[in-house]
Amino acid sequence: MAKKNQTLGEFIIENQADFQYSSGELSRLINSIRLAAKVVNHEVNKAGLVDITGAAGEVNIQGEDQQKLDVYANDKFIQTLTNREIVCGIASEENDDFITICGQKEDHNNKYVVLIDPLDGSSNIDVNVSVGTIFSIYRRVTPMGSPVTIDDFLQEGNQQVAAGYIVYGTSTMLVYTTGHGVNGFTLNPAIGTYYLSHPDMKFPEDGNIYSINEGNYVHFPQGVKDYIKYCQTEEGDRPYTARYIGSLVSDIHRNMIKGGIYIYPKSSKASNGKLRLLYECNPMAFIAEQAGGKASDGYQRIMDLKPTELHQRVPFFCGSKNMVEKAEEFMK
Ligand code: P6P
Repeated sequence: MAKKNQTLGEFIIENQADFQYSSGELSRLINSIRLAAKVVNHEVNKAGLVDITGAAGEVNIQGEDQQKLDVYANDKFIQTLTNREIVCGIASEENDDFITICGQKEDHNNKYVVLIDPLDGSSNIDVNVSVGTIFSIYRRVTPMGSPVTIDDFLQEGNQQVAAGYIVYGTSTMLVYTTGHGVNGFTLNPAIGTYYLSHPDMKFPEDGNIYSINEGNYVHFPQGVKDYIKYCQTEEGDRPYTARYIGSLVSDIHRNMIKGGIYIYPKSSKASNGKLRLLYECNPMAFIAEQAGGKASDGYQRIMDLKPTELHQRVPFFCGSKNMVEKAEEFMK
């Protein structure tokens, strides 16, 4: 049972059994993510002071200006994950193709693949708004001893062995699941230690916050327009409150604590929406479901979708179970 103020290290050791079939490798993998997060947090917190924000001049596969902090965070997570003999492959939002890691013995015998959005919401960095890192972990499916293939990354979200996010906000938190509930750890930057501040996090079944970019209203499908009007209609506990930060991790983290729904739907401008299935929607869906919430594309469970491409986008409805189900009613 999680005890408040336990350190992340103590928690991982006490819950080692949670990491099925893992001989401590998954624990070490979570530990390496926590280390990289501390390093990135240090840079994010001083971004305004040091000229590492603003566009790096390059453009990533998403066609978005690559912020220098994006590049820095990507490099740090890849470097930290590569050095630990646990990961055999990494896919990142910032890299067109996946990265093969054959291990120090050059034997391709590492067990896990990691998919990561190293700094989601990075356009918020220059305006001092919270950003986040999102990660998703699978066991490889191709034979040990051979290089990873795309099949190791195109697994359904229901095969994830762990997933989580780091939110670099008013405080820095690491929130993750290994399929046994969701726990949140807050970093004490003075001593570089994460403490269990939010044990056994639960998505309230109901909520009154809806998070969607209403600036795209005219481009939304009719069902989404109708649901937004439903949220704004005076009846019972409505109208709901509109809260949209433009940073997926921050919006979902707030909604998980207070109750709410986050929607990034398809539109006439984006036929599959904007968010990526593999390293944004699947990990956030795993967290949401493990906390008692729900995540779909408006019709199907996100974690049952069969991926076809590394950077594919899907519509995303995620949050309090009853709110997601009500929104899905409008999508029929
Ligand atoms: P829009 C950030 O770029 C992001 O991927 C999510 O973090 C965020 O929720 C969304 O896109 C914001 O997109 O189109 O509303 O600015």
